Amino acid sequence: MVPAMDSITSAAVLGASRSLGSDSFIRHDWSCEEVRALFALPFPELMFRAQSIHRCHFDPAEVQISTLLSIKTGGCPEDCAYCPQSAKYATGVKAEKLMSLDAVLEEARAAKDAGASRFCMGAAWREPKDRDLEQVCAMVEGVRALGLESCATLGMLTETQAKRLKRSGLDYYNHNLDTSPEFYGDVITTRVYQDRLDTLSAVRNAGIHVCCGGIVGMGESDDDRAGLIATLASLPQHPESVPINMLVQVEGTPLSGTAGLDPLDFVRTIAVARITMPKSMVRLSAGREDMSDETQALCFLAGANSIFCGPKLLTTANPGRDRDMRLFDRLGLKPMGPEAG
Ligand code: SAM
Ligand code: DTB
Ligand code: SF4
Repeated sequence: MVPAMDSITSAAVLGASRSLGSDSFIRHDWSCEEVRALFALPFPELMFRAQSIHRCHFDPAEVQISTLLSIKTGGCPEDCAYCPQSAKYATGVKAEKLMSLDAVLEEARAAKDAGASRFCMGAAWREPKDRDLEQVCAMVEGVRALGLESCATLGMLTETQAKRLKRSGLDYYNHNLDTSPEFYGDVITTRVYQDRLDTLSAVRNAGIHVCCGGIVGMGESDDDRAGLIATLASLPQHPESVPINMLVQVEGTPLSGTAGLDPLDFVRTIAVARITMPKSMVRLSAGREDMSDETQALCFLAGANSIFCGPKLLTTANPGRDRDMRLFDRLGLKPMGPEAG
């Protein structure tokens, strides 16, 4: 009886997978209401849908590994209420100058040796000055020469700056929408949502892959989480990478002390991102240091297929390589090659 039941179940799943995997399932017109309805599904149904879609486009045992380096730390003029690098908050993060080319390439080499396929460089800027951009372009060239994919996150860009980065060979640009349009003003007052959307379209127009996601656990409502995903999934082209960050609470920032989010609501956010953006890499991003292995496992089951590896994110802690590799072993996961999206 049991084998027969199993084969019926797998046939049904495989049948569904074939049609689910077609590009006609990829939509760019998600309403907030539809996304809210996904969030409200019973957990087993939500996970089943997310896994079915994940398997149409990816090997569920493969996880892409990126490494993050803060090339310019602290002293940022913006007031993002979550960020330890804002000059407006006393968080203990010291403002530093832009790192030298040699120092960045040394870190990139170490990341490559540790198995990373992508190297992401972050700067605590509202927007880069043209002189600094030239330095970053040299770093991008060096990172690519090592055989790594390059990613940068430098704040707002003009169309001209995005084209310059493209000429240097930049593969990905990270620029997050962070939350819903409605909640944005509660978190950041020094820029508006449309500024983010404008940079995203400059990056897209320059032909650079887009990495765009958000943060949950900032005291937003269920509707705000749905609003963030609906906005991302309704962009004219889905971001190739969608980082979902759990707020890392840093003392001194206005969001320190915010009531913690139920980890299952974080898993739901990953699952809904996977369902609405089937071909995107969904990155289980910040917040893993304080997350149990079991919650991370649920995130992978919900369709997350990328992480940042290494003991530090930009300024806060991340699980060390050993803990991650133990988790990969326990779950039978393996690192994905550099050709992934
Ligand atoms: N300054 C640039 C910008 O804001 O676009 C690039 C660097 S910024 C630190 C990159 C992203 O890190 C932010 O958009 C935000 O989503 C995420 N981030 C920053 N602080 C965080 C925190 N405490 N917890 C989770 N994510 C955070
Ligand atoms: C993203 O979405 N998360 C990363 C990366 N893009 C640049 C940054 C997380 C930063 C967490 C806080 C810190 O370490 O300073
Ligand atoms: Fe500056 Fe980026 Fe931090 Fe905002 S998130 S304060 S723009 S470094």
